[in-house]
Amino acid sequence: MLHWTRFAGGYHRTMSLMNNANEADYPGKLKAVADALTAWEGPIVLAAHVDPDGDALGSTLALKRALEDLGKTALLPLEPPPFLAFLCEPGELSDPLEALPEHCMLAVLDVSDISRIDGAPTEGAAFVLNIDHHGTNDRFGDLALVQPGAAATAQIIKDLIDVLPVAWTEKLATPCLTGIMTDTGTFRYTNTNADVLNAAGDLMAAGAAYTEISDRVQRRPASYFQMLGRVMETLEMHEDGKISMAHVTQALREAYGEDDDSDDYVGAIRYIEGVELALLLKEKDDAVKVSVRARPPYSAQNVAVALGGGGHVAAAGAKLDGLGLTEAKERVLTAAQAEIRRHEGH
Ligand SMILES: [Mn+2]
Repeated sequence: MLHWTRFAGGYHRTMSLMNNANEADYPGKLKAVADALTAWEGPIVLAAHVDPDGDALGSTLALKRALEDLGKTALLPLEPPPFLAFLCEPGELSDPLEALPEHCMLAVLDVSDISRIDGAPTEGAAFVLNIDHHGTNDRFGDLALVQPGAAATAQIIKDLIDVLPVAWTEKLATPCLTGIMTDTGTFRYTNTNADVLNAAGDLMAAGAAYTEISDRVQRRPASYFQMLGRVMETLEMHEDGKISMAHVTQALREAYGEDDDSDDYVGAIRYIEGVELALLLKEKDDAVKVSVRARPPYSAQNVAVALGGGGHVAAAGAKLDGLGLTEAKERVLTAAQAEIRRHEGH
């Protein structure tokens, strides 16, 4: 199937099985979600994806706080990565739930496939709400608001809070802006558009401290930079310099501590002159995780989907189970080469 995917400055044709269409009636759908949340009398459990990123935490935390301002009982069973812990107040997040409370709504944010949710079971919800911006989202749930053209789920949450009967405060604006910033690479990725910058402006006006958030989300322990040095030694260039690839071994992760944020190393090798596709492989237990970044017209999503994963045109990922690093590297490189060559008429 051929789809035209709206991404930043234009439309790119992608060959895939994904439904990259935005909601036909976005304002109507936002209102339906706002009404469903406002009318809900039971508890609301918020959940995001495994390995939560800034958007997963930022969007769920902003919505949780908005729901509490509406007088709702909201639970967020999520463990933030260390560099985002500054967003949370003590006791604000819960431990993983073994079972959902009675008559609860499960609000799943930034999750394309419900099997990837973390911290809560999927059975036993009286109502499942699905709010997301992944083109690969399969529209699960009783009510789905899926907007692949949105740069972040937090961007959709910004629009949702605008229509909820709550006032914007710094406490809502800070996690919301963090989600938008992290999913746009602090307004550098190709998904940064006028809607993103307008939302950021509104959130700053509501009290979010942009430069402070930007400073906070980039801080890392010294071990992060020491490990980065070792990972950069694994750099390989392919396809006349259009592909950069590096890897993180299990041994290296163990040497520098499990507490790693090495996913964003891919951001560094994406800035090598001439690179169109950047690949970072991370050995983790019996699997290899791959992060893919692309410049237009190349699609990270196509590479990830070919490897059984998903994501966005500019940034995507996959998990290769049961493969060693050498085999995984070959398979990832083959998928990336196919994406490069697809645009060269091979
Ligand atoms: Mn996201």
